[in-house]
Amino acid sequence: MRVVYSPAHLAHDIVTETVMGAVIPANEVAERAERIRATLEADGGFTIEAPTEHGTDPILAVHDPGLLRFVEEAWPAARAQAIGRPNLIADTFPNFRMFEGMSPDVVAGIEETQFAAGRAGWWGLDTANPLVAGTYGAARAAVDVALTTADLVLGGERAAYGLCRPPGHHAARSMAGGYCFFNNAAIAADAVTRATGQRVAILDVDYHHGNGTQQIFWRRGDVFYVSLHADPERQYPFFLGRANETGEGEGAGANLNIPLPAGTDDETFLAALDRGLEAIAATPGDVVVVSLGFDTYGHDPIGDFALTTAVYHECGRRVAALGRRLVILQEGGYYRPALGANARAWLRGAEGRDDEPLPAPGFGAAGSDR
Ligand code: SP5
Ligand code: ZN
Repeated sequence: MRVVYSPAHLAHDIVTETVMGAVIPANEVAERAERIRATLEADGGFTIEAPTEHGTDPILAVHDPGLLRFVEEAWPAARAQAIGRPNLIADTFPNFRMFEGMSPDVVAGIEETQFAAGRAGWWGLDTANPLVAGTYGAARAAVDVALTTADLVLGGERAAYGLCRPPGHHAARSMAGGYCFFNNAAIAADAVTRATGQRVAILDVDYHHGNGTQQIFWRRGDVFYVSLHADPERQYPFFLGRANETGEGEGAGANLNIPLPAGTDDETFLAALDRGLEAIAATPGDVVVVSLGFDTYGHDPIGDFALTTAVYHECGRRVAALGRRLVILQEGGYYRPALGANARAWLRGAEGRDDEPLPAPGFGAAGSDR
């Protein structure tokens, strides 16, 4: 399988994040993508290539220009305002309840501030989305990775994998959050519908609900969003992801949320996946964009599912059995020691290869030179 990867993600060098105000070692770190790349290289069945530059037009087809400007300017602006912090995190957010009782006209006139911390709140969802000097370049490269992966599939590949970092599915039209800045999968899906004139499905199997992807396509009938995720009643992003959110207007019925309980195991997850796949099979279209996360893994530090490496192979196999072409894009997954094996298993399943384990380093050809 062809894999698109850019080392530009390394400059999005995240060291700490906060959880309910406490500083902890970051989860969304560069090592994640490097582990996956190293394992796919060791497998021998994947070819790794660089993305091509696609410019900002495909981003602006999905996102507010102000968000793009913010992500580009935030770090230099914070510097210019002498805000000496290892990363930029907001204190206040324009919670919609702040404006309770005010008329929509008055609320619509409220504007972005030019102070760095205020801007971060204006464009941000949460306090756990660190932005650093290299974030803009990395986020742009992740979009190029997604669009290049879509190009490969539009060019005839049955499936291709984009090793996106930072991830994207929490980023909405006008909002970054959840380790995400630009919505790689939404940008790719939008580009595919424009290139083909056909409907596209997005299958989101990250542990978290892709609130950003749902928001972007809420009123669109040309992109069908299907998400399996931890019930937002107990888990981030808390306020979206319920089963009764099905889309509106042209998008009515084109949003399917499948919230799942704590402890969800292989069997429960596969049953939910089959539900999602049946719904996709019932809608027209030839391309599926997969938002692929491994935070469903049993040892994930921020998840509470119980999936095993073996089930990822079966998930890849079942998704490929749809018979559609697959633009597979990396989202979350934070248990670093198993990330490579989990990605490899999923992608081998999607390609119809077996799930034979990688030889341990030092034994056999694949490991002998590492
Ligand atoms: C792309 C992606 O997977 N983003 C996830 C963002 C989640 N951010 C909030 C994490 C909250 C972690 N709660 C920790 C509970 C530990 N038991
Ligand atoms: Zn996630």
